[in-house]
Parts: sequence; structure tokens; C-alpha cells
Amino acid sequence: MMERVYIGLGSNLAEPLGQLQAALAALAALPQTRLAATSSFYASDPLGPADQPRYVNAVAALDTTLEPLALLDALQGIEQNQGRVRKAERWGPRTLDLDILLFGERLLDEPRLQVPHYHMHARAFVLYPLAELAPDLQLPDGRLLSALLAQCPFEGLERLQA
Ligand code: A4P
Ligand code: MG
Repeated sequence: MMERVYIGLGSNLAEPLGQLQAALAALAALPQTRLAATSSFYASDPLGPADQPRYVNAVAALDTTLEPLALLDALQGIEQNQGRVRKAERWGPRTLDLDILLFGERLLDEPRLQVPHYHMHARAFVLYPLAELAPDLQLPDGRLLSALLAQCPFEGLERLQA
């Protein structure tokens, strides 16, 4: 079954814009998957430790018949290919982070995968690009994206020219 998946992309090291562009090309090349849409790129103030560069963030929409864990494996492969080094520090700088925000209507709570992504509800750098792609989106728990946006100031975010 084909399902609509939203991926959050983030980078704040080694030319973040180029990292995101390379990641989008890699997403478009995934098996059993179509890259359906891409948001604008946004510069964003770092959440977490403040002594790190600003991020570039975006959201992509995929249509896929991959199962969730197979998609997660593929995303982690793309992160590795782009030089991601996992460090102990939480929310520290990274060349590329690919998060599964939503996977169809699924609610997943597995050791390796929680969907919807646990913090998407309050992150401007997720909600605003997501709203470009799906302004009328309803989360599997019934919450409307528009209601989450109303609680989430655009603060710290800057939409970059394409
Ligand atoms: N995992 C569980 N659920 C998911 C999911 N829905 N999508 C597991 C992807 N992975 C999921 O992830 C750790 C483990 O989460 C994975 O092995 C997977 O099995 P990670 O990418 O290694 O670790 P992380 O990203 O450092 O941790 P975390 O807690 O996911 O961090 P976040 O929430 O991704 O935050 N500031 C700005 N402005 N923009 C950003 O993009 N990103 C972060 C990272 C911090 N500050 C930021 C940004
Ligand atoms: Mg992550």
C-alpha cells in the first residue's frame, strides 16, 4: 500500500544547504518511493545547546510502499553517507538529520521508531515547512496542524530564497 510520509531534514555543519540538497536527491532515489514535494529551506536558531551554528531545515513529502523500519534504515544510510557522526551530546550539531515526522495515519511506538516524531508539535522549523506542503493536515491523534501553528511563533526562523 502506498502511504504518504513526511520527513524532517536538518543540518548545521559542512554547508547545510548542500547537505539538504544532496539528501533530497538521495530521497528521490529511494526504492519503492517517490519524492512528492519539498518545502522551502529555512534557517533556524538551534534548539538545544546554543554554542552551535544555525540550522537549515526543510520538510519533504514521500509516497512509499516501504515499511516504516525499512524506510528508517534507508534514512540512516543516507545520514551515514553524508558523514553523520553520532555523538553522546543530545541535540548537538550534525551534518544531516532525517526524522520521520508522520507515516500515513500510523501511530508507532517501537524501540527504534516513534511516530509521530515526539517533538514535532512544538517546533517551528518543522511545523512551518510542513504547512507549506499540507496546510490542512490533521495528525493521527486528531490535532490540526493549523492549531499547532497558532501555538508556535515563527520566532528564530527565516525562510530562505529558493
Ligand atoms: N527514532 C525514533 N523515532 C524516530 C523518528 N520518528 N524518526 C530513533 C527518526 N528516528 C527516530 O536519532 C536517535 C534515534 O531515534 C535513531 O536511532 C532512531 O532509531 P538520532 O538522529 O541518532 O539522534 P538525534 O537526532 O540527535 O536525537 P533526537 O532526539 O532525535 O534529536 P532531534 O529531536 O532530531 O533534534 N535545532 C534546529 N533549529 N533545527 C534542527 O533540526 N535538530 C536537533 C536534533 C536539535 N536542534 C535543532 C535541530
Ligand atoms: Mg533525529
